[in-house]
Amino acid sequence: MSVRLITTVLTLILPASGAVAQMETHSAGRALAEQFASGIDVNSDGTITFEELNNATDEAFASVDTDGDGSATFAEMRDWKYGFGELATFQGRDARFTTSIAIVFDIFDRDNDGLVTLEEHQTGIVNSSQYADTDEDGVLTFEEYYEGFIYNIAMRNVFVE
Ligand SMILES: [Ca+2]
Ligand SMILES: [Ca+2]
Ligand SMILES: [Ca+2]
Repeated sequence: MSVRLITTVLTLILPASGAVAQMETHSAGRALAEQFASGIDVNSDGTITFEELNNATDEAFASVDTDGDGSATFAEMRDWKYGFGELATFQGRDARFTTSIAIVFDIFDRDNDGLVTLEEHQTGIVNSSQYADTDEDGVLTFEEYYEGFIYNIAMRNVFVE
């Protein structure tokens, strides 16, 4: 997933305050998810392989781990500047956003030490990929990704009433 692409998406969406306010919240979240999906689908064949998703989330994890110590703290995950945090702030949903990220963080932090290592993150992503692949064909359609990928579930809890 190209961090530059995500930044571009946020830049395109966030300044258009009137447009965002008029959109259904659901549509705004879905549009963001579609942009994430097209960034993950590097060969643009319309499906997301587990490998594409793992590569994208490894890259994302590196940008979450802002101090580069190999683990993500809760604050690093919450404050990830390429994620949905700015949209949540813009829509006055900071509390819901923080709660949802905390739930995701706890799911990933299997040993409960308050840090999500790259390995813990990868394990969580693999589990999430298998959960999302409802027809079990080894790849994710956009709908499977949107409905079942852990971060999208979490963000729906933030943005969908
Ligand atoms: Ca870190
Ligand atoms: Ca841990
Ligand atoms: Ca599938």
